[in-house]
Amino acid sequence: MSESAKPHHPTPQGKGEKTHGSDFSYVGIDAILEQMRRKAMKQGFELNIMVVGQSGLGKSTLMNTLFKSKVSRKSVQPNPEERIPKTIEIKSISHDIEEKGVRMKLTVIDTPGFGDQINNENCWQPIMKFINDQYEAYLQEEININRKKRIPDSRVHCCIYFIPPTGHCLRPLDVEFMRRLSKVVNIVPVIAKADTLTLEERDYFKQTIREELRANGIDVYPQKEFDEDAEDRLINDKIREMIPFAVVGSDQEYQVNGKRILGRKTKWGTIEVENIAHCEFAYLRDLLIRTHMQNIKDITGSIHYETYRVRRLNESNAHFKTKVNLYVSLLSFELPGLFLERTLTVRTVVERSSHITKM
Ligand SMILES: Nc1nc2c(ncn2[C@@H]2O[C@H](COP(=O)(O)OP(=O)(O)O)[C@@H](O)[C@H]2O)c(=O)[nH]1
Ligand SMILES: [Mg+2]
Repeated sequence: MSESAKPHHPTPQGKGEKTHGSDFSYVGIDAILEQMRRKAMKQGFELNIMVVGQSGLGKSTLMNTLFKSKVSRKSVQPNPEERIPKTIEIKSISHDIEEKGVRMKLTVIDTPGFGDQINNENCWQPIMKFINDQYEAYLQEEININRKKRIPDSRVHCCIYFIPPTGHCLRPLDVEFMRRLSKVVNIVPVIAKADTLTLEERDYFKQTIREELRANGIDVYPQKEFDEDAEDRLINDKIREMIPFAVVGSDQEYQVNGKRILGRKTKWGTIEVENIAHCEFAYLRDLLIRTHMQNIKDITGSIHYETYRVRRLNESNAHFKTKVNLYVSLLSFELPGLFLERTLTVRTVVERSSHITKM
């Protein structure tokens, strides 16, 4: 039996709840938090992250860094004939991670080969299709008469877009991708392999990118229009001032001052990926996991998926009504005597069934 369905017991104090002794005015509303926590612990959490960018920009390495485990396969150096792939194949890899008793199913959706071709026109299309296909799968489950208690969620919650560390400006491909995709998914842009830029180059590049995003009307995560209150705005403004995060990834551990750290060893020393004096990986991790994970999922459900759902249901209603109107006109042509009666019946059926239309 689920926690919420359990019968009410005469002694309402459960595990972890506070005793309020003779305080008769205490109702116990705060205990809902403990109930929610227990339910969430039982269900676990799901997060679907998509990584997009050219081969070799460190996508797999960064995902491994993020979860300190081999969650995404390293790219294999293709042989010369394979170097320019004809299509991009999108692969999902799921991992169950557990930390302090909290379970999480992390799915990394890798898009190898994005932007690797000579002609990269429309290379955003398969990615857009993949994202919409996941919304469609969710929608079909949702409108099913016998729908599951928990709909499997394969929707992409967040897309990390890897910008090559050129130090100059965004390429038309970057602008095109982010302009189109930011309307359907939460985009978090990052400057890949930031250790290849000097600190001045990094700052200049970050500023240029922010200006270009603004000039092209690209709204990346966290979107200003979805800030819920002044507190949200304050926190998110700080993040918006830092975007894109200049990240360095590594799945190699080193010993620095007696501590084991993830880093990249160079001739001049070790770059510690989690040290904010070295790169901004820690800010990205905090945003995705520690501070904004729930918000990222909420925006996916209530904004991006909702936009898709409304559009699809409107489309299918319009399609269904056109078919019925055609049927009505055929009837009136063939059987004028029965026209009025049939029209009324058909219209009633349309009105009753339009909300459960199968698409
Ligand atoms: N300098 C530097 N190299 C990196 C970084 N991240 C990954 N690499 C290296 O770049 C190569 C390609 O990395 P990989 O994660 O397979 O790239 P992917 O094709 O985008 O998944 C590997 O040799 C990595 O060790 C980084 O932040 N800085
Ligand atoms: Mg890879």
